[in-house]
Amino acid sequence: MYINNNIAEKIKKFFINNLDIIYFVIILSIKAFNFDKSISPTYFSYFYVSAAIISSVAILGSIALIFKNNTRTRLLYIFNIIISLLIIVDTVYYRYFKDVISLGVVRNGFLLGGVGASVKQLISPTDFLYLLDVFILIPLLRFYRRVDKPNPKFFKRFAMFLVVFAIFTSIDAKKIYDLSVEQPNLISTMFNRIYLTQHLGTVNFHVLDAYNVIKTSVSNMQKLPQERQDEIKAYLEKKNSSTGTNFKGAAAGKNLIVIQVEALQQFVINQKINGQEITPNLNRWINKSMYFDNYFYQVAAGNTSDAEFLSNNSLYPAASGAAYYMYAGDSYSSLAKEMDDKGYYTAALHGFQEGFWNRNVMYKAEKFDDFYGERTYNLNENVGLGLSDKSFLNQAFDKIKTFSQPYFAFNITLSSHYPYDDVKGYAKGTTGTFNTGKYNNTLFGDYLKGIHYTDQQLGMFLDKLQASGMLNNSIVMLYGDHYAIPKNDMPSLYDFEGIKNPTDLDWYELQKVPMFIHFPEDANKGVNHLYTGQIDLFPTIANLYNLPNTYMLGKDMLNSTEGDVKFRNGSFTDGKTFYVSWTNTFYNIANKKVIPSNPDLNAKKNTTLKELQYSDDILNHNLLKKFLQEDSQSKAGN
Ligand code: GP9
Ligand code: MN
Repeated sequence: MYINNNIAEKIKKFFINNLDIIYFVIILSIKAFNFDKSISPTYFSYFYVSAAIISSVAILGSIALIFKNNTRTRLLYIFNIIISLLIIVDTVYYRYFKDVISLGVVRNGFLLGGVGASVKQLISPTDFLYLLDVFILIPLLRFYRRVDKPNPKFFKRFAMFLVVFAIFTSIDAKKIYDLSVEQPNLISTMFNRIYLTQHLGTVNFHVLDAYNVIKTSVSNMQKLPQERQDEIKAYLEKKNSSTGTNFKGAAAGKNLIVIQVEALQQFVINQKINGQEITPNLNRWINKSMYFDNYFYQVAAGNTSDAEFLSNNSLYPAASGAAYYMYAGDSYSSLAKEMDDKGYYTAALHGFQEGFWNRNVMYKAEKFDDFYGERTYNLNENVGLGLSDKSFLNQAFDKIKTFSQPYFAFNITLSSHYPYDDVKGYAKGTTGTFNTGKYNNTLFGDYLKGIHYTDQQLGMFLDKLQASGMLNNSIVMLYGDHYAIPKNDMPSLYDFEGIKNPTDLDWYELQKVPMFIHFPEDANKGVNHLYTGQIDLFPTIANLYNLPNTYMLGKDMLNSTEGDVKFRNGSFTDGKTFYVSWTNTFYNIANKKVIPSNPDLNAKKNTTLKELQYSDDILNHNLLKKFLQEDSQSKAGN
């Protein structure tokens, strides 16, 4: 009896002595749970998120354990206020953007431009319930401070902190690791902030976000030596000093409509399955256009966003992570900026969550006048990930029609997104039945259906542009963003292509995406076989529209005679030879044989690495900001 009493007494004491921290972990976990639930409209599993949420809160709370009683209680109280406020901000931001706020958003001042004006309407009085306990606690805290508690020595306090910190950090790290396995690149690129928050909780999200931002800023703090900056500037100037006159200014004053198509790969073009054309509409439009049939995607971890980044800035994607996330604070001499400076109205259109791939932040940095994201469409039909291409393209057409001319409209489609399993959705949009024969019910077969659907929507969109007369005064450029068939499913594609013993060269040659330029009245149609890539889009447009072209790492496809495509991993091709970096092997493209290296090829290999490093330096040290400033100063001086 005495022993029992003793234990009960001890438990009671422990409880009283640690009431502040116990309360902190419970109340903040409840708040974080509640927020997570509010941003997970379709599903929410307490079980799944509890470990991550509770441990992230406990890790924070453990910091307070280092301090003496009263300081500790006060610190926990302050943490409570800060996190509650953060959750309120997240709640309000989510109401508007269906996203959580990141440091990048704050840094780029998007709050002021975007939500600022309507913040009053967005806040609901119930949001302040998150702060309710903070007020109730005030008198209780006074009382608690007076309770007699032991004051352990620093070592004991520190040991307690270490134990609690270590336990919960391991649980949390395991959860973060599990997510990183399930969704590779999610944590470094933050392509889907909402998904990350749903699975790890808001505290974890904000800590990871802050970690990423601080890590990049610290590594960029060192100044790049002046000689290195001069070297890069000189390289860019030399690279862009070509005097080619083909098509120079040929499109000046005309509208520019760019369409980046989700997972559109080259191998479906002019191909049939079971006697049916896979992309009859694109095939038809390609015949009326200037078609590049050796155009490669050059994306890295940033996938769609890298395709946008390459095409709009003519720089390489980030060495790790996604440039759209890591470098959204940089200045750019982007396509939209240069079009803007020429008096164009510039807009990006995409029927998906504004915050996905950090577009809402990056489009500001790229100087688009407007971004028509998910909120601006009637979400009346869903296929795959979100708004169907059919509905998106119809609504995009209506928007573009009203744009003040001349304009640059950058459109990004969505429906043909991995894993291409919304076969019912695709069937809804297409006429007749599209049978993929032996590939039915495989990822490859589903992709063919998905891309067949998107092809039909693109066909209708382009035909409508034509019928409305808009194409008389517009250039259309269309290209695919990246691969559709992951390595695991390549056997189906090799089979489709009749490739027996595939080599790395075969794989690479299947990483092409179609790219065409349509001129008014179907002018300049034909096929161009030059080896090119997404980084070349902007220089080509710069030539067509007479835009400044000083800060580009790509080439003008209309004035180049040499093939040249460099990939983020150091592989490259000049159209005759393909270098595969991961095996350090050169292939002769014509006979598919492995060939030995020679001084010329080695020089190209080095140039590839040099250019990638220059691109990284530009991004890491925000060099374009400086270069552009220098340019405008020297202009003003003249
Ligand atoms: C969604 C999207 C998809 O907005 O563009 O990106 P992805 O997953 O293809 O990189
Ligand atoms: Mn994509």
